[in-house]
Amino acid sequence: MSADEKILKDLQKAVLGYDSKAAVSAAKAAIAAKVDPLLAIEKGLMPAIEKVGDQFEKMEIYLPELMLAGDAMKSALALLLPLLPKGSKGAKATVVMGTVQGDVHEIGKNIVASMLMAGGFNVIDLGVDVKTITFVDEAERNSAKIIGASALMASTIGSQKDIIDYLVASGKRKKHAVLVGGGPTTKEWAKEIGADGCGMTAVEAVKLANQLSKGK
Ligand code: B12
Repeated sequence: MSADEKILKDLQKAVLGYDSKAAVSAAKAAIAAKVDPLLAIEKGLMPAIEKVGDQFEKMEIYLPELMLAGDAMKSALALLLPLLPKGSKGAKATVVMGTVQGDVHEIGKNIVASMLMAGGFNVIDLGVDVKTITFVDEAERNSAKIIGASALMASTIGSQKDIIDYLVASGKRKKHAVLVGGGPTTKEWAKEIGADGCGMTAVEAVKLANQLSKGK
């Protein structure tokens, strides 16, 4: 196993072992060894958190473990995300981004926000559990070309539709493109609710935002 492979394995082990300290050490090792931060996130941390989600679904683990795994992932991301290259601020469009009402999952939203910043977008992160009206008000206030709405649960993706319905009802639909994403979101769902795009990964989110900022 190469040194980089060992670091990726250590990142995985830390999340699977619910160990924030080990996650920080592995992230520091990745940085010291100049491992691409995006690679560390996508090939180290993400497979581990997906596995944790599967274990939770099968009731092999419970909420406390889920929370500790989430904390471990966040601890490593706190070191890795700031290292993604920064694009020139405001060079492209402004994106207001958040996790929808009733949903506190923020890890994917944070990765997408950081990747958009790295891709040269001005990103306004509204946080989690964001009300429909706040997405729209903040998009208006910041003249945001794009609204990015993350939802991780079957019970909360309906709020992505609410954002679009609210934009339509208030006559603002043409002013803001809407990108949706997160676990249960699919291309079919995005089409059904009239979204302008659905990204399954952060890389895809940036690609779509680039197209939308060019008016495609
Ligand atoms: C970590 C985690 C938590 C942590 C969150 C920590 C945090 N600060 O974010 C905690 C412990 C808080 C948590 C709580 C709960 N969770 Co939870 N959680 C997860 C877990 C394991 C990982 C989510 C994650 O971070 N994934 C990693 C990131 C990188 O992936 P991602 O979010 O999908 O994001 C990527 C793409 O989707 C995309 N993307 C994301 N957002 C956007 C937005 C746009 C605009 C675009 C274009 C793209 C995009 O790009 C990202 C990067 O590639 C998932 C399992 C899973 N497989 O998703 C369950 C999961 C989402 N949770 C689940 C549940 C049930 C809960 C709870 C209800 C549990 C409970 N009984 O209390 C609570 C809900 C609390 C609430 N009200 O929100 C279920 C949801 C089931 C469903 N389909 O409805 C899941 C699927 C687990 C399962 N298999 O059962 N959870």
